[in-house]
Amino acid sequence: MSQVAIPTTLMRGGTSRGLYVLATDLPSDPAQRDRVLLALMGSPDLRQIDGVGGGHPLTSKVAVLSPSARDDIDVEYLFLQVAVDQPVVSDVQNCGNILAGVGPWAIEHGLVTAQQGITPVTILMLNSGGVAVANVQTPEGRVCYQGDTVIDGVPGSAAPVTLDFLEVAGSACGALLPTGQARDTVNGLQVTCIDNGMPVVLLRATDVGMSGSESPAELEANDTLKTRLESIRREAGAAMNLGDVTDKTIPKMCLVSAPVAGGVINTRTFIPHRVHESIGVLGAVSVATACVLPGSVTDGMAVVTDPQAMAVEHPSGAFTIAMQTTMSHGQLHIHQSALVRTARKLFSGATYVSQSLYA
Ligand code: NQM
Repeated sequence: MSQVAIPTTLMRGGTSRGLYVLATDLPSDPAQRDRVLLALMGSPDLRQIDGVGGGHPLTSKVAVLSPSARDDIDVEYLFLQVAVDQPVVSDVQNCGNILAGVGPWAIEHGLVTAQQGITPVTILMLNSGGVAVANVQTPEGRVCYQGDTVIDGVPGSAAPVTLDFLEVAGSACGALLPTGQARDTVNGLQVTCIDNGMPVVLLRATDVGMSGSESPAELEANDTLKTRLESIRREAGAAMNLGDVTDKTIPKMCLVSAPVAGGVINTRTFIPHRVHESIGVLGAVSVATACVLPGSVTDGMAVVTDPQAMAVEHPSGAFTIAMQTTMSHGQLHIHQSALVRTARKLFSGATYVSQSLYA
């Protein structure tokens, strides 16, 4: 049986890696498309040995891209998480890391005309309907991947891609505070359920017997903790309008503790079963938002000196977010969240799957 060649670009976006594909290069039927993506990545298999996935949720990601019919949008981006060990492809969540590669990809594929210097690319995130503007370095009218910007969790440096999130509150849950309050009690524990681009349940690490500075490997080895967090996640997920989240990758579970390296807060995030080596982009935006929200579980713990430079600490360093917010009538209003990522094109060509998937 022969193979089908699918034009793809393998890119690192922030602290994640994935395939970037033009929507029309994939089957239009979502079930068939998902079978093709599972085969491309090599799932289900812990090593993804028969595909190009990296054996971890952070390296088993796909960006499906298309031009937009809307005048105010340059490119439409559907994020798909390909499970590593299960035959599952999910569109329930956004991914701000993979988003970092969308602007460069769109320019290189002719969806946006490069300007001299910096090219803004307006991206519609189809998973949630949110909009982001990526500012891509284009000296001499071409995408430049090289630069001096360092992001924690990625070796070396690269050109910066700044991301401005314009409309992301309530991305999956319909409201910034889906339960209607800044703090809830779930299974006897105080939590904050928040969705500013990514649904996250924050709880104090000390409430579950942790310091909050454990390594991802230590936390992943703690079965008692994982079982407890999963039961809170299911309760909280239902309360956040997400229904039965047993098989969903949202909400994420974030253990928070006092900052240890001069940042705003220290975090360890379950995404939701593996522990993130750093923190997701929109996950960090949601955590930073909780840190400026009166009454959240971070109250009395978060150290916010400048909302324009909020360093969210994570296992491999910190992630800095600039937030513009105001309070009126006791309500938090978010005007903008901005941050810097880097991205790099790693490989461009074709990835092959069996012709039988198209039968
Ligand atoms: O929160 C991992 C990642 C992510 C998602 C995850 C992300 C985000 O680091 O916007 O980037 O939480 O599943 O790629």
